[in-house]
Amino acid sequence: MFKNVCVMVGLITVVKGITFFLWEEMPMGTFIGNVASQANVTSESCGNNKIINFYILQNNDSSFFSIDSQTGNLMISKIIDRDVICSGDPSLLCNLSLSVVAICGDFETFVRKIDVNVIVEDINDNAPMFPNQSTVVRISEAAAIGSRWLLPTADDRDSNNNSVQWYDIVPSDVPFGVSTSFDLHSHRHVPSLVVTRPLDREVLDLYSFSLIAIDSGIPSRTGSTTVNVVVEDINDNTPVFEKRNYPISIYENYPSGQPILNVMAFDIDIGTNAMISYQLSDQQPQDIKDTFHIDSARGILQLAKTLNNGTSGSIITVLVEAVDHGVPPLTGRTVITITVNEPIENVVG
Ligand SMILES: [Ca+2]
Ligand SMILES: [Ca+2]
Ligand SMILES: [Ca+2]
Ligand SMILES: [Ca+2]
Repeated sequence: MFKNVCVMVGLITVVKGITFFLWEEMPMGTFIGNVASQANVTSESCGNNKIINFYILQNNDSSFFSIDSQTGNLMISKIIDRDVICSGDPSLLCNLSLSVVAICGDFETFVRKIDVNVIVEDINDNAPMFPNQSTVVRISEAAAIGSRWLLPTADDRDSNNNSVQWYDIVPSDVPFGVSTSFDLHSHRHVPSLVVTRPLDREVLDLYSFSLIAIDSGIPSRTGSTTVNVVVEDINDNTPVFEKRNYPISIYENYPSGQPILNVMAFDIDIGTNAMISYQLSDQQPQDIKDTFHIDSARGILQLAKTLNNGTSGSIITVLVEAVDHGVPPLTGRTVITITVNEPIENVVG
């Protein structure tokens, strides 16, 4: 029958196209519209009491449709998933095109060709989905308020308002917000993390929250992913000694090379920003720097040479520094106050 229709193409009169609107995902057999009445084609056009019949010409889109040949009722023969067949630019109409021919009697002289457009309208049948369950963002604790980082974008196969329109984060009591912008290339709304309050790794070095993608369908659907923000260290803390002052005393003939005191400093940064080397401060007389030595790794103070005779009774002040390995380094200081006592006779030198 269809083959015969094709043979008669030369006799076809084209009727101005008609358009039907249809929600996607409707079940097979759903009535779309009546081609005959919309195109104003009736059996009266045939005359001589002949019956008019309607047939669909085969093309790329025709498999979704069937037609009652006698009434011209157009129906769905296969469920239409708009989000599959029209997955490109969501701003474009999803238009399926087919041609229906109206034939009088048993393929006689009168034939009309009716162009039919079926606009498939979107329903919100997809929730936004992120590519991964979680993501890690590394942000320096020095990040300025207002600085931004791109976050993962959620996919939503629906179109326009039924696709993702904005993003939010939960809980909201974190020093971050999310801003949503529209990317013209991908035609998608994309989220950026925005720093809203100062960060301090030494107070909190990890934030975990949910990034929510929200569409504007009715009802709205959402999708979420976990965002872990690792706050990276900067060298913003100076090494601090256990004591601001170490008062000690030694004998005048205390042997050189023997430990006098072990000082210790702490740095609450991490990594090289917290690694410490000890040194004698340059901000003191050369004689002090010549007389004492400090182990740079362990902070052990020693005499580099024995004290001069007659030193007893005096107080020697030694300035010691703890320098971290940050770039640039930070320096903490302490004072060792050494009271020199009378020499004792039986010190082993
Ligand atoms: Ca959706
Ligand atoms: Ca849809
Ligand atoms: Ca430090
Ligand atoms: Ca730090």
